[in-house]
Amino acid sequence: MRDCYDTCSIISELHEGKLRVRGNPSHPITQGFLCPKGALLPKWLHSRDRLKTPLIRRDLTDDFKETNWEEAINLIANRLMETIRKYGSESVLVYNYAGDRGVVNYAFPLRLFHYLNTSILDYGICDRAGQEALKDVYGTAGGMDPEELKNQKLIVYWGINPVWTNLHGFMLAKKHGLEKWVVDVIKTETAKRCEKFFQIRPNTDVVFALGVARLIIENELYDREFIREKVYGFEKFVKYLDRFDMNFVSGETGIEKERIEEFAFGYAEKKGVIHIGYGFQRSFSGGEAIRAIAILPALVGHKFGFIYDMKTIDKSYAEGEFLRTKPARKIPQMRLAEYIENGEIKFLYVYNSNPFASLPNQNRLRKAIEDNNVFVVVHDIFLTDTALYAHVVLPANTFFERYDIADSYYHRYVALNEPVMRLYGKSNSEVTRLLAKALGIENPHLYETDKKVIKKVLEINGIRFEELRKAGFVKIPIQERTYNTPSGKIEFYSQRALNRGLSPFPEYKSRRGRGLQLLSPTWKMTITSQYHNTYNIIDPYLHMNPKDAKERGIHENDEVEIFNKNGRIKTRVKLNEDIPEGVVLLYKAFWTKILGWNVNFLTTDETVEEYGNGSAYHSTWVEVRKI
Ligand SMILES: Nc1nc2c(c(=O)[nH]1)N[C@H]1C(S)=C(S)[C@@H](COP(=O)(O)OP(=O)(O)OC[C@H]3O[C@@H](n4cnc5c(=O)[nH]c(N)nc54)[C@H](O)[C@@H]3O)O[C@H]1N2
Ligand SMILES: Nc1nc2c(c(=O)[nH]1)N[C@H]1C(S)=C(S)[C@@H](COP(=O)(O)OP(=O)(O)OC[C@H]3O[C@@H](n4cnc5c(=O)[nH]c(N)nc54)[C@H](O)[C@@H]3O)O[C@H]1N2
Ligand SMILES: [Mo]
Repeated sequence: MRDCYDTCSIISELHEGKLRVRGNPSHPITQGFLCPKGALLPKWLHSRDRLKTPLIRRDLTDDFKETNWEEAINLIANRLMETIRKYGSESVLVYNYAGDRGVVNYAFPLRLFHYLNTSILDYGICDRAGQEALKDVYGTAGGMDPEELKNQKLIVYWGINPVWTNLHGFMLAKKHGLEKWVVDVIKTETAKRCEKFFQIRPNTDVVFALGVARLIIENELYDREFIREKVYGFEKFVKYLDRFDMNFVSGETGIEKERIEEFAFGYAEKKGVIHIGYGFQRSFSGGEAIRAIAILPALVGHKFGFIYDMKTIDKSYAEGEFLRTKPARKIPQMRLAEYIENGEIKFLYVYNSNPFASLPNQNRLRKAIEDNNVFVVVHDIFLTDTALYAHVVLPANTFFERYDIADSYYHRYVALNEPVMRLYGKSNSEVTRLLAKALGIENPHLYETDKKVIKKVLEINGIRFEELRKAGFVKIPIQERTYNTPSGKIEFYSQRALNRGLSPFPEYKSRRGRGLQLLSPTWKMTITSQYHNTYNIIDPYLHMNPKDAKERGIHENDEVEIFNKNGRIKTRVKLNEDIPEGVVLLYKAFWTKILGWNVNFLTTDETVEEYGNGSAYHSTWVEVRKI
């Protein structure tokens, strides 16, 4: 249910009114254990911070007033109708994301907004550039089933930190005895636990991957037969590689020639699988990098030798786009502030997301909301940073308190989620039904029960409810997969990219700013902004290479100001040899309400337009000074 690769099967029990959790030993991915943050879930469920009653206020400067559900729902319904009457249905935007990935809980509220023909989001903050890049090469971003790792020898973790973000995946690779390599800018926890580590300069992955490809080809280590049958544009690609000689590759990436050879020869010999991370592609070079990386497994003869996304079940029934009478206006998720500034959004309904923590360029976003007359509704479990910008706040319940089903973006299991207890708040679908009623809508699709939606979704996907109920999880049948590209092959010369105005080959477009590059990757004990308020285990330091610190007269634990044109924040420094020179690190999306800052006051909100308006968080440059 969490926004995490592993989507664990959790066994929940009640002991004297308190929840206990453990990993399901019979689930092949969960393997009977929980990660450190999963093990603390009872703290989250029973947190005293949970919202218990709806809150309302007239103005953003007023204090919240507690109210009952009826008054809150009626207020939302009235404002919704008034906004639609005055400004049209497209001035209403539903902003939702993956705070909870349960199928009903994620999708059902969209039925109401489709019915009302409102604007919806074009998702782009997380993994978008990679999705587009993999479509350019394979026609799909759906890669290998991780359970197939049992027949493999080598996995390369490229721009991903699975010991923190995909622990069960990492343990699976370990269990199957795979050799594990890492390509990362930072010597992460994963890098420390793997056999080989290639520390690369940021934004140069495209050069490294193409250099490796060239070595594999020059040394005739590629799979000729596979390429003849399954690859489009191989000869042109080989010519293109001329410009990536080893001096250039080594000079740009900072990886010595011998180590590039070590990678290329070892990778070709062991026919490595590559787990391509979501984290590293959030930059101006991410899309091009993934196009280049995606070529490597095909070179050595893998049909789908990468792990990225697992498009498993069809959830469109739960979402109900069929309720629309007009095509949707889709607003790029990354451009929320811009649309608000232009007066195009007058009503914002937020659920399953905390954009005032997770979106970049927070000063701009906050000013946009303050200056423009937008009515904001937030449905959340807690009074988040986003809720502080709401007119109405509705308490949500958690996945321990309702029925649902969930799939994973990593593995192929669908799980049934059953409630263990009910504490506070209402589920996303319950609120949707209340709103539909208050709006006087009669369409029965808006009143369908969770169980009916679940059964129908399962039926559409060929899964028997009874089977799922008995085991708690089922594996989705694997269908024969094809390359959905114009040529029907893996395209080393990408026609889709060409049609989108890009080069048919992955390009090295190094775009650098002045100062230090700020990376804001994932922290081990949170899920984006979640659990900061409940577990309170965070790392608030600016991590910095000792040489960069020395140049600025900065010592361990000094208080510093980190600034750029977007904003400034203050925190303390940790000198860290795992961070290369020229790079600094702050972990992503903590609560400003608690800490007084969040890295997203600094991050860029420019988008990678040619890759679906994907985010570019890591293409942020800052300066640091001692205070
Ligand atoms: N600087 C920087 N910023 C980043 C990133 C980065 O790498 N660097 N990563 C980005 C990525 S990958 C992502 S995916 C986004 C995530 O961004 P968000 O979607 O904003 O993710 P969360 O912080 O997990 O917020 C989810 C919210 O949903 C609430 N919630 C949980 N369950 C339920 C429920 O059942 N019902 C309701 N109504 N609410 C619920 C939680 O309490 C929480 O407040 O952040 C992005 N932000
Ligand atoms: N504990 C925990 N687990 C999570 C989440 C969480 O918040 N906490 N979030 C979930 C979500 S929403 C997502 S999207 C995933 C994200 O999972 P990951 O992809 O593992 O996340 P990140 O830590 O953001 O990024 C991975 C790595 O990319 C590296 N990197 C940055 N720039 C470059 C570059 O130019 N080249 C290379 N090679 N590497 C680079 C960073 O140093 C970092 O170590 O995790 C999911 N799981
Ligand atoms: Mo994400």
